[in-house]
Amino acid sequence: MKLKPLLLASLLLSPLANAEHLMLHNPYARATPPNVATSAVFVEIMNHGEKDRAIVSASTPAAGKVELHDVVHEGEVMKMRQIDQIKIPAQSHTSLKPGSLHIMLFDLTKPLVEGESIEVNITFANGESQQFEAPIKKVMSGMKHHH
Ligand SMILES: [Cu+2]
Repeated sequence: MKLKPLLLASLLLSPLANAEHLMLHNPYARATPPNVATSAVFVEIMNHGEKDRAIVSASTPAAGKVELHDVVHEGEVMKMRQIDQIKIPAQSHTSLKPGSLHIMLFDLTKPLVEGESIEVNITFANGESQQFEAPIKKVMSGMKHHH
């Protein structure tokens, strides 16, 4: 095993440096029409660390229930399904985006209005958590929401 400068730096600075290996880019939440109580949060996560990471849960004050979802194709139909974790491999990135991985929000406390934002907290398999603000944006619905 080669000792890379990055790894040495992380050993010296740990554990505080661990969280900084994950960078969140372009988070946003899907704006909802009135009477729709579900939405989704999308974000791109870059893992600059040497270890694989995984999101195991998420929460937000804006929703009563939050699940991690993927989208699978069953014939012509795209269906969402709950998954246990969203992996972010070491030295790689994972994109949560419409029609793919997303953080699913159920039982919204109020409609998500474009221009506002919500606080989202994600927890990783190693017990760390990270909070971020997701601006609410209108997102073209590329799929039907089947549950
Ligand atoms: Cu979903």
